[in-house]
Amino acid sequence: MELKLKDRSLDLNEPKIMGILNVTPDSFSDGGHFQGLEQALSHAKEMLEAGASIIDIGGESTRPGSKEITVDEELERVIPVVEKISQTLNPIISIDTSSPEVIKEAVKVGAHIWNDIRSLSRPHALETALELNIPVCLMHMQGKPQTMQVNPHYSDVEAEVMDFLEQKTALLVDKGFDPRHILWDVGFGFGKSTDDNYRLLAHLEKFTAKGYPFVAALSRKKMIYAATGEEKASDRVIGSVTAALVCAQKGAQILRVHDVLETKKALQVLKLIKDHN
Ligand code: 7PJ
Repeated sequence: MELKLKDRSLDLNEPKIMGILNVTPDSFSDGGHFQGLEQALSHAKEMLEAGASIIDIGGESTRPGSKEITVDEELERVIPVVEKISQTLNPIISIDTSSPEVIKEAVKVGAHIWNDIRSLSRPHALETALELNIPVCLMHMQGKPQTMQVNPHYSDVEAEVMDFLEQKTALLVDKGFDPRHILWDVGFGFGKSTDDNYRLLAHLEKFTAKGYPFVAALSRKKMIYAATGEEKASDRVIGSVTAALVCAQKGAQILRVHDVLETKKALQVLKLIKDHN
């Protein structure tokens, strides 16, 4: 399997790492200006050297209970970082945004993939995806980030997530979007209880078998805490790597993670095991 991008392609026959680069003001010591730019650049460089194939840049905090930001704020945070990283390191860049304005500007300065946790539900998002003709990651979410963890409820979480992804995919393909440009993500932690998250993970093959490049994104999330009990997200590395590796073994092609080096090493072990099968 291969993902076709504007100026290159990404071989997905072996799992690849998407390194997370947050550009929310709280992730910078100076609130996101010059020093923030340099910090973002060096973090991206470090992740690429550690084995990331994609840098996922996001300016909106979508943690449960977080506030929404305006498009202008998001543009101001994200675009200079994308431009700088693209010019300096030229990696594959995905943008974690739901805003058509942000992805349009980001593509102009070097972004390749639209990672939209809201699956093109904002006004003009669908038309923008068709116009840009770039890969889009569709993700399932129940509710909105502000309130999604208040009382998530499903009668059958696997069936509901599957229906959602299949319907969104059908809608896009029906409008003429290239099906090879569609990525799937079950949306761990987005309006889901611990039970829901682990049920999805336990049955991930059902989703990866559908043939869309699958993004597994559970790095440092509360579902890891539920198993290992580290209060601080940055302490949840071992649990995150373990769960990511299980996702890879269940057929996920893209692992969206904070801890690139650790995940890379786990994948290297998995590769040797597979080579001896
Ligand atoms: C996800 C994401 C996810 C995709 C975030 C966090 C929250 N993009 N962006 N899937 N989560 N595709 O990383 O904890 O699950 S932001």
